[in-house]
Amino acid sequence: MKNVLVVGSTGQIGSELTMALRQRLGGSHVVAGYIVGCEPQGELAESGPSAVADVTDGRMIDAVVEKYHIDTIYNLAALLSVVAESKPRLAWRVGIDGLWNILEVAHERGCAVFTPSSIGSFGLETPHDHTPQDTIQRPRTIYGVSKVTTELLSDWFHHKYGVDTRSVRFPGIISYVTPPGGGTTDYAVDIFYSAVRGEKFICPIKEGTRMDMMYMPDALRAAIELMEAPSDRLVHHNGFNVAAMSFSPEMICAEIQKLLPQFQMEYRVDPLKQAIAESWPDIMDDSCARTEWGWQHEYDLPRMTADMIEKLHPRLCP
Ligand code: AKB
Repeated sequence: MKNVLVVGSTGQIGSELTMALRQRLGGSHVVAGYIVGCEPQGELAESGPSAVADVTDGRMIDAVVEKYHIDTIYNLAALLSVVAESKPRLAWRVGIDGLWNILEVAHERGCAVFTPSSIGSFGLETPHDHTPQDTIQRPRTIYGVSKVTTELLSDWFHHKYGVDTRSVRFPGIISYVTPPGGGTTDYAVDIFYSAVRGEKFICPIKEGTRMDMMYMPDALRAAIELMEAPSDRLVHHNGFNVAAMSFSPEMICAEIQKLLPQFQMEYRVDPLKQAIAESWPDIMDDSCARTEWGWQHEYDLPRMTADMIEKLHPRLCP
């Protein structure tokens, strides 16, 4: 039986991934790792074990892995793109020094490791239309630099020591459960909160700016299915492009207006977010993920929009 540690289990992806893994493997087999001040609450706290697991402390990670007989680590500790630009040293300490600690423990104790990369690993020089799997990666944000390093360091541990490292390049993730904090794609979540509350949305991203996005249920499946894929089918291991939908602000606004016709949006562009958004792909080519481990998305823009509004409504307007 698998024993999994989710590092960063109270974050945007971690909170839902921990619950999805517990449903799949049984609550007692999935440890919710957290840092002091971000303790698991409610169902996350009650449905299985939790442990303080700070990536910047390798000995602490090692002790948790030993205590719970962990064989798979989902390492979700990271700062998102916008916040990382204002705290670059912390972003590096958590994203890269922390990853090093995780990979060393994984090497010593024989664990497999999933660490997400992102569309943020690309830059202005990358082909933006159907961005290939293997292409130019020269990001100018510290977030992007740390994501490229994540992919390379994970590959290095795999080739040098045989550690089973795997990762996908996540698009912007949209969910009605835990809100994101400090990302460039956050607008695609915030827009739903305004729409469902009946408020006008002030959009920080310019009309016509397309980015890849993905609904959370697909993102969770991508992480779990990649980790469960037979290794002999994998040509790549780290940095798989995974795509589901690509849209600009006016496209998601129009989709919401089909269901909430009164909804209105106005642009007030944030220069930092806009510069980051323009350096990211418009739409990725994810054919390697589809061929090597059978990746398939389930949610496109209309299906995700309908589900977000249906699920957010009782939460925001009880
Ligand atoms: C961000 O906007 O920083 C993240 C990402 C796409 O990696 N959501």
